[in-house]
Amino acid sequence: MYNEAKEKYAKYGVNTDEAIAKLKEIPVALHCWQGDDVRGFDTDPTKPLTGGIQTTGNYPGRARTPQELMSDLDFTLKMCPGTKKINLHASYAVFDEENGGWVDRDKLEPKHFKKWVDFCKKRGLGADFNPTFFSHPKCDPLTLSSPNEETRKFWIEHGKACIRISNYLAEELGQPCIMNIWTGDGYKDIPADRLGPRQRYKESIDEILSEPYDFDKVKPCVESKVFGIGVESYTVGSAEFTLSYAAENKDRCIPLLDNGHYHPTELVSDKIPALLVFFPEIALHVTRGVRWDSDHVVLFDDETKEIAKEIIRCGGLDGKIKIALDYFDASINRISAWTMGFRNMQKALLFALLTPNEALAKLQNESNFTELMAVQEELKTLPFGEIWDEYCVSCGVPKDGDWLNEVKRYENDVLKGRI
Ligand code: RNT
Ligand code: ZN
Repeated sequence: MYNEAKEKYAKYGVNTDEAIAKLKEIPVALHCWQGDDVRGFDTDPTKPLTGGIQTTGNYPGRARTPQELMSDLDFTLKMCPGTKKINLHASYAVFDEENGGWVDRDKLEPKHFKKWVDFCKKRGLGADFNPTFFSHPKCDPLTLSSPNEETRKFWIEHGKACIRISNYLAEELGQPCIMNIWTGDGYKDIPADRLGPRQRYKESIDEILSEPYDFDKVKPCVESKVFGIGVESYTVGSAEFTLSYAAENKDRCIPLLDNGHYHPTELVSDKIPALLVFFPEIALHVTRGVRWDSDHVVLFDDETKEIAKEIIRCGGLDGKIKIALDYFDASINRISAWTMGFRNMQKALLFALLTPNEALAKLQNESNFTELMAVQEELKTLPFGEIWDEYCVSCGVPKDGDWLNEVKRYENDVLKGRI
């Protein structure tokens, strides 16, 4: 069946073996926070999330400890094909007797992530990292943009600690660590001063990035947002703010686009090539917004496919586009949420690699829009599933139709016991 499918693609000038081989080289970061509803292990688990971020649903089986999260991740990774990185948040520090127990976020050290390094090393994974500027008593409610100097200082120290931790992750795992700065700083209602918080935010990021690091190893990013739950009227780190910051600091920082963080008719697929005219590198949070930044599980849908196409067309194969997933659904089995989102991102990338991009661009440049439309439509019904199956098998992971039963078994054997 694969060989028949391969021939059909060959008629359009596409080599399916090459597409499969290339996909195996593209790293995609799997976010640890799907497994425990973004709670982390450093604050009171009974307190709600704050800072413009929210999970909904109470499906049983949430990971409650680092051990549970690691075992769930381990199980998930076995169903995810391709090159994987783990995306960690500072709130996932592991405190134990060996490393002296709990410390607050401004005092975090590489040793608090040793267990994660061991986890990654054992599985040959890279790691990305995020300071956690939300769901913490020191959000007043602002963090890096707070008018309170003590608060702001605390969060700057946290950011610097995270640069050191990112550097540790990069060195230990032998691959660059993307360190993303996102804060939910903003106001529920109409503010009286929109400029002050932004000036302070800029100064705070400047101070964080004054911590020494090698930009080839640690890649700080700045992520923007339109609004968050409870911060509907004003967001300090707006699109204009973060993009301008990244543009002014190209030698030490890169812009990060989360496709849930724009107005519903804006498309990140279109923003990727716009930014790449000006930035040598960009980073992505791939998610699915339903009417707003709802962080639904990534599907194999039109915009995910279009994002993947732009990644491939614009040089994603040479590493200049850093791909990470960012969603959290607590209303369905979390392992399947993780698995489906990751597999769908892989499907979208494979679909993009199976597109004769150069031939299509030629038709566009010749203004042959009739043939362009016809071919683009025909590509949609080629036997993609056969190529996907082949890819899964060659990566040693289950094919579609085979993984869900394994998740159900894990749910019965492991997750049910957590209630
Ligand atoms: C929130 C941002 C941010 C977070 C993660 C947990 O709206 O997208 O990236 O989702 O850092
Ligand atoms: Zn994000």
